[in-house]
Amino acid sequence: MYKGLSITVVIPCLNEEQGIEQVLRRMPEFVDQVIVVDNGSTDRTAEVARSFGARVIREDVRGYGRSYKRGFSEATGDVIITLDGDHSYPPDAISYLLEAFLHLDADFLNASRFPVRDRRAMSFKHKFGNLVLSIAMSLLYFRWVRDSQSGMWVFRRRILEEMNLESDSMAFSEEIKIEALKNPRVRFQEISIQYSSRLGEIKLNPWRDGFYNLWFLLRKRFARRKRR
Ligand SMILES: Nc1nc2c(ncn2[C@@H]2O[C@H](COP(=O)(O)OP(=O)(O)OP(=O)(O)O)[C@@H](O)[C@H]2O)c(=O)[nH]1
Ligand SMILES: [Mg+2]
Repeated sequence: MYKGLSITVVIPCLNEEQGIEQVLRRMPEFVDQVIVVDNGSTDRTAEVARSFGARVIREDVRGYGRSYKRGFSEATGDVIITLDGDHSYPPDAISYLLEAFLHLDADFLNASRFPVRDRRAMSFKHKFGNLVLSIAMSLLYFRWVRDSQSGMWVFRRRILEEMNLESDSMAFSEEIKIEALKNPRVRFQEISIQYSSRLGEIKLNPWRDGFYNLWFLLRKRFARRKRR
């Protein structure tokens, strides 16, 4: 519990046995529920996560977005916090993010990785791709978002009911922000955190995921609304 709010942390993992250990070691005590969504890891990810008291959910269909949707459906906290299992986002920042979340009276708080202080954490190519995607999203939705691809968010669980989350892939990260910022009943805020280099193997394919995410943004913005 944090100031009267129950807290769930959701972490998608695909072969992150090294990273998940470091993330869970640093998990603050006040977190009530930790959910690790495993997508068929072939290493010891699930075992390590369980040994640190996390609840491990096995999702059979691959994908970053798919894992999050599954994890959210099992979350019980008033507030959900997300991060990667590769120890690139700081678990130590959770209390600082929660303070900011309450202070700013936010419903959705995005943790921006910029400016990146650790030189090894992100290549120039990644920084450039991130900037292009963030500018595209900001222009399409008339709201400046510095890090449209950040994987660390703090939000009230109840806002999920009003979201239309379709992506099963890496584009999920931008989709959840779009769903938050275009909803007038959701207060969207963004603050910076420190980002560091990941442990373990990279899962992202920068060119494929970068172009796909750009296409996804355009499609989501201009697709005809489905009739209900
Ligand atoms: N369950 C599940 N997790 C995934 C999948 N793809 C990626 N992940 C996890 O989602 C998180 C983000 O993936 P990363 O490979 O770190 O992607 P990224 O943060 O954009 O790229 P890096 O800069 O290399 O860290 C990590 O914890 C991955 O293990 C997937 O298909 N299923
Ligand atoms: Mg990562």
